[in-house]
Amino acid sequence: MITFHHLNNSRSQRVLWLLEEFGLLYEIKRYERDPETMLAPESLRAVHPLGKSPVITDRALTLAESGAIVEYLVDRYGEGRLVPAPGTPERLQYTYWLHYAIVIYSGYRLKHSVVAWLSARADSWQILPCYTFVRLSSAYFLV
Ligand SMILES: N[C@@H](CCC(=O)N[C@@H](CS)C(=O)NCC(=O)O)C(=O)O
Repeated sequence: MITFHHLNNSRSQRVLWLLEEFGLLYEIKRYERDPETMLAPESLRAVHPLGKSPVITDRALTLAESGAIVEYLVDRYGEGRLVPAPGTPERLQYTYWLHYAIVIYSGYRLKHSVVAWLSARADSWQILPCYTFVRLSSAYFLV
């Protein structure tokens, strides 16, 4: 059975969605972010040296990186579902959007979360440089 190490409010949500979409049997181990620092608990380091989520274990395999996990689950359990045939233009689009969502869009969302987190804790003049950086770099990423 798959064991899924899930951190709240994180990109491991996409793995959870895929496990459900494929109707796979899995055990979920939940990790809660520290409400003040938003960091993952130390216990996550037992499965990932940097204490990051998501991670899955499937028999002898332990795998991190949400993109790698998505590709693994699609290959191992998808039975052709949710993925166009290799070598087709649709497959290239699939690969493009998979990486876009994980690298570009997640980065964009993360920066906005950081600004929101800072906004709740600092005077506006203190976060203005950070906010400006986020807005400018987001515009770059979304081009
Ligand atoms: N590139 C990795 C990123 C993993 C990652 O940074 N996960 C974040 C949640 S989105 C995390 O575990 N943060 C907790 C921490 O840094 O304390 C992936 O796509 O899985």
